Amino acid sequence: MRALVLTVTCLVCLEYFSLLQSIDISSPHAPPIYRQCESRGCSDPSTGRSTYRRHVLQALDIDKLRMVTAFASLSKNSSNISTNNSSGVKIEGKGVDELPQCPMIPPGLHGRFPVILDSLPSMLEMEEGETELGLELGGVWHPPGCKARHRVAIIVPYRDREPHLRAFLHNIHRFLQRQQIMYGIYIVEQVGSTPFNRAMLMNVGAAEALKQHDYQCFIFHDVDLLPEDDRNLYTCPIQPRHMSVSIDSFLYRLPYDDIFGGVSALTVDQFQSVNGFSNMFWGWGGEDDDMANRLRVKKLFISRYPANIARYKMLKHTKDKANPERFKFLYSGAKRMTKDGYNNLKYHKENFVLKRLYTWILVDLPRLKV
Ligand code: NGS
Repeated sequence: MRALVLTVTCLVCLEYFSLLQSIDISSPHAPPIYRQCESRGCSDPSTGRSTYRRHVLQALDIDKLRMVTAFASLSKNSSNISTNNSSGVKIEGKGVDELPQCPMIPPGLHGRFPVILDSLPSMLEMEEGETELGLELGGVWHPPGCKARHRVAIIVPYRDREPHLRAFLHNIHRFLQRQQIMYGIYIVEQVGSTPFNRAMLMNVGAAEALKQHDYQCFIFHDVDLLPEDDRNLYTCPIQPRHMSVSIDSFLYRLPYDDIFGGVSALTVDQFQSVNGFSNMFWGWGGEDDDMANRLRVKKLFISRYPANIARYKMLKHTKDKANPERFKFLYSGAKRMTKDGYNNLKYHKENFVLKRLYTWILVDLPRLKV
């Protein structure tokens, strides 16, 4: 009889906890508990529920994770990487270590918010109005009053999209500051008219960001994607995180399971373990799929926030010319992975400016042979 009573009590408790976990987080009253998908099955944007198998509080305490600071020094010392550094920026704000840690769940989140696209100020006006954002030079920010749990470099590959850049900057700073992370914005611009090499620019951004600050992770961010919900936390991921799960121009549906383009987050450690991105993808397409393959080789998996939170607006633009060689490089990618990437990166730094709203890195990219 006692055993029966005990069993029934256990079952009631289990049911209670599973009910707690399945609270609909699209409700504005729901607690900010985030669900992470495992392997396949995250792509049900209509409900955002049934395919999620595990629930975790995504805001991990990154200090408890092993972070390879040696990697930062690797990027500083590597003879392959341009050393034309204009550093000298302080690594942590004065007294930041004495502050209490910021709360795990940022208290000032709005949830879904209106992305501002109309009547955008000019770049000059934006820079002049910067004081209200409280940025350090180079578009770097520390939350006032508490020590950030995450130090995140936002790396934006860029060329010739000034209106998009203005929209991005106008929205992203306020969004990130509500999340109480320490961050810096790195706009990595390719000179010339050779095909755009998004992946190589992201490698450059990673190398240059680590020369400036002791970041724990990178968020690689297309300039034309603007987040719509600030519960989409730009924190350091436990597993590589694909952030741009649902995009308006794709009718808020994930195009395919392994997509890793648009906006994606990797810790410095994860980035190092896959040797960064391939440098071989010139022109549109394939470089993000190559990274997804690298992650698979290293037994990392792609995590995602639910589709009703990881939402983005895509700014309109004409599509770049697709790279006809992308499938060739994609199929042979795994074989090249150890010698094509961060460890053979070369570039010529044409300019480096700590602007008020971002760090601008202008680079000429050479064709590398592997
Ligand atoms: C795939 C591309 C990816 C790209 C994705 C979405 O086909 O690089 O489409 O592109 N892969 C190949 O071409 C091999 S999007 O519609 O967002 O421009 O990210």
